[in-house]
This record gives sequence, structure tokens and C-alpha cells, in this order.
Amino acid sequence: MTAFTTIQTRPFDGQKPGTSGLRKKVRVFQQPGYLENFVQAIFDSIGDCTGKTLALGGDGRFFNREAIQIILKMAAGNGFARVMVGQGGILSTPAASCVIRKYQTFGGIILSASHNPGGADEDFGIKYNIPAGGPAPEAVTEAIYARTQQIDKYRTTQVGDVDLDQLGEYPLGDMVVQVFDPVADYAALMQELFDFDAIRALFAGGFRMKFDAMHAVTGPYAKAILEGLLAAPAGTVMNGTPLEDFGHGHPDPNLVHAHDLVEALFGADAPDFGAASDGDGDRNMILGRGFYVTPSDSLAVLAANATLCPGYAKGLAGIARSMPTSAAADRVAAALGIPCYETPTGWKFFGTLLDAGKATLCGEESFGTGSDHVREKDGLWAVLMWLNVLAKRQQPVAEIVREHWAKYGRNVYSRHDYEAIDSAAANGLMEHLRGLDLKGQSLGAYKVAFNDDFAYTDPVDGSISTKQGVRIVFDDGSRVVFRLSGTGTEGATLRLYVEQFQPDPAQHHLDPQVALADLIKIARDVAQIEARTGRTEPTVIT
Ligand code: VG1
Ligand code: CO
Repeated sequence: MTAFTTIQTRPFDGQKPGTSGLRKKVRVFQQPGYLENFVQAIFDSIGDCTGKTLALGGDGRFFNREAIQIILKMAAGNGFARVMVGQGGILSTPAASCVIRKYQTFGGIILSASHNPGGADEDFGIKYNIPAGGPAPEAVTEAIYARTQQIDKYRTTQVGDVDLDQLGEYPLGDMVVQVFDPVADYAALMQELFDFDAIRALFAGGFRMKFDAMHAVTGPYAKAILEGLLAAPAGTVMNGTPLEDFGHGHPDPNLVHAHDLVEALFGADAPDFGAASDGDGDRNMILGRGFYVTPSDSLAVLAANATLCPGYAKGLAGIARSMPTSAAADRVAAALGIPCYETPTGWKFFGTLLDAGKATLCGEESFGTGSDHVREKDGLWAVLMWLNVLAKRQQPVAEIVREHWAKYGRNVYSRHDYEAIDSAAANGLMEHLRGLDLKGQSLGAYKVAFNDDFAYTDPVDGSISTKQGVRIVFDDGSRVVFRLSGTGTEGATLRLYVEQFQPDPAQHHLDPQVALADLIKIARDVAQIEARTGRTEPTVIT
């Protein structure tokens, strides 16, 4: 019989997980009972925890360590036999997925608000991953949310804190806390997938790279793998020590926030290759010398070159991409004669396809790429796959992408984010778009083939997800897509995605903002962005 203490509590409003877990300001999470209620709601929703093992860790942001101590005691109070926690409380999202699968734990809890800033006045987040290793599907997150609205008590154990910095096993009540090396299992998996000898030879031949860990969780992983196992020169990894406030940065690997890296790759004497990862290590940005690879193109290029990597030498079963992601990957799938699936935004929708062996590679336009090796998107994995491809092809990044466009055509693509806009205005804008019937109408030089609000029926389990983004598709295949972010903590963020297929190689060099200017204007007008939000320009363009 587990010794536990029952604490009375009352529900908090708004503990509804978004695109990727529950994200709120740190101060919200610091309210007595707030974190505890959500954790108890998880434990109440996932079945009998008695005797089970839980994986636990986070991206190292402010409140990570305190939250881990709270969760450890609650896990003991709820009957878990063991919690595997990353040393120092560190565990990247893809490494958590790796560990859950390898040790067949009863899922895991990941503490992260991903790319959102960290610090006492910034963001914190928590999500539960299921035993298959992936983010909880909607049925589970809805059950957790429903439980948070009813909750009246939680269970904990009255014991002292555990030293998270020393590897080893420690008793906590009747439970064992196993502090483990968060890098080792992940690094071992990467060595199974990629040709480390070829990549080592690439670096030995003078190939130069910069990896920007953005003071977030991938620092220790990148140092161990790139500078350690692959013998890249010391200093290849920038901003490699996880800091609680990410050095006052915004750990979002894009052209705006990864400015140190962008300066290096677009400056004089630029290295051959640049990459960055986000707060929790699941996203990646890929740069060549003076060249930016859009995430949608990165997915397509990796798919087209996958068989150069030992882990994918047998070829791909299929590709999956989120709806707003460009159709560049679809063209590769068509050429390979394999299916391409279109899912709603958020990695949780890829899980069933990966489990069923229908998809091998998955990607999102938001700098997320991954495969069936884990059930999360995986930043360093994408970087290593690029390195493997570069080592085999011995060509610059820009040349590989240009050759890809010449072969398949270019899906010219851009995303415009309007951040921290008024929530009511954002909801009104989406309602306005949902109410439009544009079929057959001309907008500028484009004729609308159809417009709808994307709905998805999971081909494996039949679950249905509606209201996943308004799309206006033109009869030449061009499209504009609108959705509201489900990861923010302040106001609303409107995302506008714009895509046009360009088969003519003579046009491939054009800046997407120029090539897409007409479509961007049409999108702003039809959605009444300026009138409804007061914004004349987006906050971030990727
Ligand atoms: C964003 C991205 C989405 C991604 C999600 C979680 O969601 O658009 O593609 O899966 O973040 O990524 P939204 O709802 O804000 O558009 V992460 O790296 O925050 O775990
Ligand atoms: Co992330």
C-alpha cells in the first residue's frame, strides 16, 4: 500500500490543452494547486498507474525543477513504481519519446512551452505523451480537460526533494526515482539511423557548420553528438548551455529569432551549413551558405534523398504533412509512388499513421520534421539527416534544393504571423472567413476552386477533427490558409499560409514575398485583416 496524502482542491478554469499541451504564464502555474490539479487529471485519465514507470523531464526553463519535484511526489502518491527523470530535469521532447518507447514506460510528462520565451514572467507548459511515445491524441486531452473541471482532490507524498543532478536511483516513498543521462539513448538511436562514419569524414574534410541551440534543451545533445561523436570542431554548437530564460531569447528557430545563426550563415566567410533548434528540441531550421531552406522544402528534400541514410535505405512507406504545409512533399511521394497524407496541425495527428506503418516521414511547415523512429518531431534528427545527405551528395545545400526544384517544380511558400492580436477580433475574422462562399468567384487574377474549413477523418482510427483551418484554394492549385494558433498564452495569433506552385525554373530564384505578392494581398483583403485587427503588416514572416 502506497503511503500518500490527499489534498483538497478546486477546479481552475481554462486547463484545456492546445496544439501541444497546456501552456500558460509561469505565474499561473505557480498558483497553489494549479500544476497539481492538471497532473492529477492526467493520472486520473490514463488508467491505473499502480506499479507503472513514468518518464519525466523538460526543456530546462524557469520552474522546470520545481515542477519536477511536485510531479515526482505526486507520482509516488499515485502509486507509480518508478519515474525516469532526465539529469538536471533535462529531457528534450524527441528524447522523451525515444525513452518512453525504449523502456516501454506508461507514457511520460514533458515540461515545456517549446518556442515560447521562458522566465518568471514568461511561459511554462506541460504535456502528457502516451506509451507509444507521441503526444496524447485529442480523446485523451479532452478526458484530461474534463477531469480538470471536476477535480476536488489530488494525491501526493510528504517527502523531501530528490537531487536531480546526480545520476542514480533514489527512493521516494515507495517509488524509485531514476535520474538518467538524457542524451545517451537518443544518441544511440541516431547512430542506428545515420551514417556517422560518412558524416565524420565530412567534418574531417573541413566542412564547417554552426548549430544554434538557442540556450535551450538541445545544447547537451548537439555537443555530445556533433562535437563528440561526429568530431565537429569545438564551437560548432552555439548557445549550447540550457538557461532558464534562454538568455532572454525566444527559442524559435526561424530567421527572426535565430539571429546569431542567420548572421553567421549570411555573413562573410559563412560556414557550409547552419541549423537551429527550439526550446524543447523538436523543431529545426536548416540553412546553407547564404541560403534558407523552408521547412516544407526540407521535408520534400529529405524524402527524396532518404535512401542515402542507412535507417531509411529500404525506402519510405508514405509521407504525411500537416494541411498548411506546402505540397512539395506530395510531389516527391507521387514520384516515389507512395501515399502522402494531409493531417491537421500538431504532431499528435501523425501518431496513428506512424503506428500503422502508413507513413515513414512526417513534417510541418512550422520547422517540424520527423519519422517513425520516435513519435515526436525531432530537430537534431533532421539536422543529422541533412548532414548524412550532404556527406553522400557532396554538394552545397543551395545546389541540392535548386536541383530539387528543377526536378519537381517549386512550391513557393510563406507563412505570415500576426501575433498578440485581440482575441475577439481574431475569432470574428475566422467566423467571417467561415461564412464566405467563394466557389467560382474571381479574386484578382485567381479563380476560387473551393473554400472550406479543413476537417479530418483519421484513416486509421476514424476519429474526426473539425475547424482545423480555413482554406481558399484556387483553380491553379494556389491557396491561402488561415488559422489561429493553439500554442500562445497572450491574445491570439493569426497564421496566414500562402502557397503557389511554380513549374518554371527561370522563376525559381524569386523571393517568395515577391512571387506571392498578389496572393498575399488577396488573402489580406478577403480576411479583412487590417480592418479587423488594425495590423498592416505581420509580426513574423517565415
Ligand atoms: C504551432 C505550429 C504547429 C506545431 C505546434 C507545436 O502550433 O504551428 O505546427 O505542431 O506549434 O510545436 P500553433 O497552434 O501555434 O500554430 V512545438 O515545437 O511548440 O511543440
Ligand atoms: Co517545440
